[in-house]
Formats: sequence, C-alpha cells, structure tokens
Amino acid sequence: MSHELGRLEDLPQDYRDDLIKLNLVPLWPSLRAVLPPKVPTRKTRPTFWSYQSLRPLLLRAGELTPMEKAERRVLVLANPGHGLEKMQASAAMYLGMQLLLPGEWAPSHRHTPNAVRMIVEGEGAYTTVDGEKCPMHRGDLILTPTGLWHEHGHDGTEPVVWLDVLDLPLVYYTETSYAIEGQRQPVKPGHGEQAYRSGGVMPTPVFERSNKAYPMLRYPWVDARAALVALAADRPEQEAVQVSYVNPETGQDAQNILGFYALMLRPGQTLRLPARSPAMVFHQIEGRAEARIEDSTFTLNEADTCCAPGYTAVTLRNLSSEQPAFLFIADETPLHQKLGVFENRG
Ligand code: GTQ
Repeated sequence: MSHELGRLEDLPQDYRDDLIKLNLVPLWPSLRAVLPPKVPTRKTRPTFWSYQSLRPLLLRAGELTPMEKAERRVLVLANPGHGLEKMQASAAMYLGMQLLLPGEWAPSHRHTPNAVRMIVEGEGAYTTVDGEKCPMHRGDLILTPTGLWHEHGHDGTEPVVWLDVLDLPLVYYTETSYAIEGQRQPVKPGHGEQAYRSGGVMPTPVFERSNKAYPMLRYPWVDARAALVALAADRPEQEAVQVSYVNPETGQDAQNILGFYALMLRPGQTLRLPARSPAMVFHQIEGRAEARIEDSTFTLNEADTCCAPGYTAVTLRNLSSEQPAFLFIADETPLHQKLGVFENRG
C-alpha cells in the first residue's frame, strides 16, 4: 500500500538544521520520489528532430565556426525533458548532427564514452578509427568504441553530415568521462568489414580467431540493407524484419552500453514494438514512416530522428504502400541487461 509519508515540513526546524549541518537527509519525505510506484519517473520525453529544419542551421554553423574553433562541429539533439543544457536524448544516450566540410579535418582524440556514427548525407568523408580508414556513405554505421583513437577527414566536394550516438550522459554521470588529444593516425591496411564480409564464416589465419575487442568497425549500409531485404523475402510470415549490429566474433552487441539495430517496415506495414525498459532512438534511413509514442505522432521523413522514453510501446507505420521503409534504432538494452534492470512488459 502506498500510504502518505511524513513531509519535510512536518519536522521541527531545529531538527532539520541539525541534519543539514551533519550532511544528513531524512529519506521518508523523498522515498516516493526515488522509488515511485510501478513505473519509473522518466525525464525523457518523446521528441522529434526534423532534418530539413536543422540542416540549414548546421550548414550555418559551418560558416560561423571554423573547425579550429569547434574540433567537432555538432548540433546536439537535446531532449527538453532533461533540460537542453544537459545535452542528452535520454538517460544514457546523446545524439548530435556533425558537419564536416570539404578539406576539413577533425583532429584525432580518444575518450571513454563509446560513439557510433550513422552517415546521413554527402560523399568523400572518412573517419579513421584505431588506424582503420572507414569511408562514410549514407546509412553506414561506424563504431568508435571506448578508448580508440578517431579522427574525421573529408576529400570530397560536398558537405558531409552524420548522426553521432554516444553513451556520454551515462559516462559523464558516472564521473568517468574524459578525452585525450592525439596526433594524426597512420593508416594500417585491412578492413574489418572485408574480413567479416559473409555471415557464418570468420577469418581464422592459421586457425587463430581475432583477439580484438572490436574486430569490425564499419557496417556498410549496402550489407545491412541486403540482409533485411533477404530476411523479409525468406520469412514472409515474420512480422518484424530487424537485424542487430553485433560483434561478429562474439555475437554480442557491437558495443557495451548502447544497442544498435536496423529495421525494415514492409510496404504499408504497421509494427508495434513492446514496452521495454530502455529508451529508444529512431532515425529514418530510407522511406517515410510514422512513429506513435505516448501522445505524440511523428512523421519521419528521410534523415529525421526521434526518441521514445523507456517502458513505452512504440507503433511504427510505413507511410508508403509501395516501398519498404528502413530505420536505424539505437537503445539502452545492453546497459539495462548488464545492470539487471532490463524488462519487457509487452
Ligand atoms: O566525433 O569524436 O558528437 O568526441 C561528441 C563528441 C562527436 C567525435 C560528438 C565527440 C565526437
């Protein structure tokens, strides 16, 4: 039973003053706030970011702020429920749209938060991660896991934009967030996405499996898309056509804290995703979809992004009856599983 508990005001002022002097706090006036009944309090609000609306402002940042003054030229997609200044999309997720102009270079650094990039537009840019030069094409997912050197360069002729997804809010909250600046990285030969090109076979030179923590850094969209299309054709009875981005050596999530997925909605399809504890981010790679999250209904055109709080069912609908729609999803599942708080409430 959730009966009324004593309030702070019920306590005599001299007693409250004595507590404060000794850095003590009575629990009971705040007990329900920190342990609310049945459903957690979530600051994360359903929030939508239109690419068409933010794009001119991001390009303007390219005129206003040179690379030397930015290091990373990013507009952060901030959830107003957390307060914009907190720069978080959810409790654990940070989102940013990053712009790199032709000829620019974002200098090498490494940091404790894990990052991924989902490429949104433009050709000719690359990111070098741990010495591996990863070309950026629309829809590609590129990992920059914790502690690995990374820098971004651009040999093309048009602006390049990508979506950054980091676990920065969580790492910052745990007082473990820091970065180290470095030198331009020498590029080493070999690409993880070539070594792990085919599912079910692994590179095993002289019978040895890779001992790298992150053997695959770039997940080309052509391959993820082809996997979804093949899955949809092979399993017409299966409702959700979804793949997870995994570490090909372990089969576990590609990174430790956030989970990454690609989803295909068949033409005209409506798909209900269950209410699970992790917050989710949806980014439209191809086609148009509608996302219903609590009382909000968002229309996702190409390159639009939205987020949903945890413990909330989300209904996605493909707005085309002729073409499939493709979405990139990021969520907090690996974190919740590791913490032992993961729930699927259906
Ligand atoms: O590209 O390394 O959006 O360090 C935030 C922090 C991007 C990056 C962000 C970063 C980066």
